[in-house]
Amino acid sequence: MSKKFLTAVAGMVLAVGLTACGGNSSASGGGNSGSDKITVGFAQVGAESGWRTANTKSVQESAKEAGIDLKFSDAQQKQENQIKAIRSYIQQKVDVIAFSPVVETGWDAVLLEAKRANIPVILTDRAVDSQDTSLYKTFLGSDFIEEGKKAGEWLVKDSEGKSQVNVVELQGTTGAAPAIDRQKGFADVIKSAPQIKVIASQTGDFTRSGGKQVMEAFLKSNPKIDVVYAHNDDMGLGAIEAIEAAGKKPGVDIKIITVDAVHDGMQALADGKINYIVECNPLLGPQLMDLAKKVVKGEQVPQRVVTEETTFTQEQAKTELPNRKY
Ligand code: GYE
Repeated sequence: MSKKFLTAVAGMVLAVGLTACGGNSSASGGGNSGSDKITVGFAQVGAESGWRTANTKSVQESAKEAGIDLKFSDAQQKQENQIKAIRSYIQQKVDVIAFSPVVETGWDAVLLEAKRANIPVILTDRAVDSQDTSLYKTFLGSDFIEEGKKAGEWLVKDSEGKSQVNVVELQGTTGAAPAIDRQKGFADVIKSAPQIKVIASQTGDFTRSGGKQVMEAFLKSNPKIDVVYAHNDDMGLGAIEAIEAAGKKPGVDIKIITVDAVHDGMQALADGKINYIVECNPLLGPQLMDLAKKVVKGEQVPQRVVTEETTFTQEQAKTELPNRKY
């Protein structure tokens, strides 16, 4: 709920800044108080998708460029592993903890431990659903509801004049902010077109193999599928494999909409196997390092930093593909 509130006031949060965080603005673990080098402990979700790989690379490279000492951990998409990593960063007295919460809920206890240890926390990529916004300094990442809406808007246009459009949805990780919000944004928009029906919706955990498996099951139990809405490219790419194995043409017999616009997704879009991609930018590293430096210095940072993103049609993918950075 607080996250939705944050989104709603995104435009005015600058003014709220650190005072809203309630803490000493120069709060820092002070693990490196003897040297100038900042230590950031980063608890990554995992390596589930092309997006995640690009995000990890961006974080690691920009830490190096910024002269920040990065401690990195991969939680293999398990919340308990992320909590363990955060606790270990607290013990190591890093200057800043940054993490991308695998799911939205269940973070208050560990974040309170960080706060009590005076270590500022930055959320990157995914949000937490907590009433207590003093538990983190800022949240850097995309607006996932907006992404879901963009996907829905394309489908509403594409479905004009059609009698019934059956959609199957491949959801991201259950309980993760991008899964919840991409579903919501999409559902809100397609309401305006009653001929569009989501006939099945299941998680593929943001992985290619998950998308393939769920799509195979969908194809078996649903004789008429017109559209796949996948919460990320990787699940869409898995669905393509399942559709082809069932003797159908992805992009033609069954249209596919995905989110991310990573290289393999853009290639499939240019090849005509995906019909539309909503971009989600994983290159958050430079902004994250910038925010970490500011937080350590006690400078004011906005409570919400939203990433700028676009969308791609098949024609646009052909032109854009050579310029893509991830
Ligand atoms: O869309 C998906 C990844 O949190 C925005 O996580 C991220 C999502 C991204 O696994 O590919």
